[in-house]
Amino acid sequence: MAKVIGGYSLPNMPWQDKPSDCTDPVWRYSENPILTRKDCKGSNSVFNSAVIPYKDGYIGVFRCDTMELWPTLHVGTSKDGIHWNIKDEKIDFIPFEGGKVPNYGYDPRITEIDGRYYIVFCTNFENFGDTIGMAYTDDFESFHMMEYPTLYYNRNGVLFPRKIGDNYALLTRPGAPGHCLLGNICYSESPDLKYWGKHRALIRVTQGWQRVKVGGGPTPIETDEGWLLLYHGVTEMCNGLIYAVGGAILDRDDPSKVLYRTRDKIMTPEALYERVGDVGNVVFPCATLCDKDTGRIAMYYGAADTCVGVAFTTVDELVSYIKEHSM
Ligand code: M1P
Repeated sequence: MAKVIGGYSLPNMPWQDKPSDCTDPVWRYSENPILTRKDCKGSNSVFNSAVIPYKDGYIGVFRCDTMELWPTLHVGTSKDGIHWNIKDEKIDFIPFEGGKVPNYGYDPRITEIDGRYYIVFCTNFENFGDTIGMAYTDDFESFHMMEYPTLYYNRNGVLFPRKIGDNYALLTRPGAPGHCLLGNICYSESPDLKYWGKHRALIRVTQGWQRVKVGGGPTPIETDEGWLLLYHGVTEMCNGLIYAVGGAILDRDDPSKVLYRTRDKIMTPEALYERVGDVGNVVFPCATLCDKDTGRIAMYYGAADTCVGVAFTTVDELVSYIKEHSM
């Protein structure tokens, strides 16, 4: 049994047992999708979104594209992790000194470090191109932008939930303009969340379902086997791109070392709401809730760039699958 290190006790987290006929390492919530555009007033869609335990329930930062099709981030709260109240107003980030107000934000991840919450998302680097934005909040009311961790072009920023040695650790996916170009997951460290360096190549594109690009997913889960990382991998078929989910186990003391990395995908677009939408054939995880006592995981993912789904698994299921289906 893999043991979760740190993390949260979540006895009331959303959960359904694995169906007896399921042979995959993850299984979908029977009432998916849990969120559609009807849950976010005036929105075209709600999808790639992040959630985290907060007070006596859960809180999240949700990607809701406007009817103009402008990606904005909204706070949502929930008692049970399934039914959410999403605020109508978007988050208005407070710029850092000398910085500009970000005019859009998408694909958020949330990481708690020492009681402070960090939102890492994709935003606009002063009208030059997309890059990683980072903000902190202590109350989910005011959000303070921090210095950009990266220059443009970059997406899929994921902050580790503790320092590695003396440094904070971040995954990013440097790339190029547009959506269809190559991109590999890289690792960087910082002593202060302001100056980033010690850059390392981590997970590169390879064959099959992850041959076009890869991008970090939810905040990694620390286990005694290593950091459990979910990521998305993209391939191109005659009809366009397909986004699937893979996993890796990174060294606990030095996450720039990949111990295992899936050859076979963990989850692929299959349900109608994943196959059909504004961008069909996309499953895109941005968050997990993980109960440290049982190892149960609820994974939150955007489906077809249109709605939000939840899928269940456990730390043991994922660690075994990743090891047994590793390259
Ligand atoms: O349309 C699918 C996805 O395309 C992009 O993903 P990536 O960051 O891997 O390039 C993003 O625009 C993402 O929001 C979207 O779901």
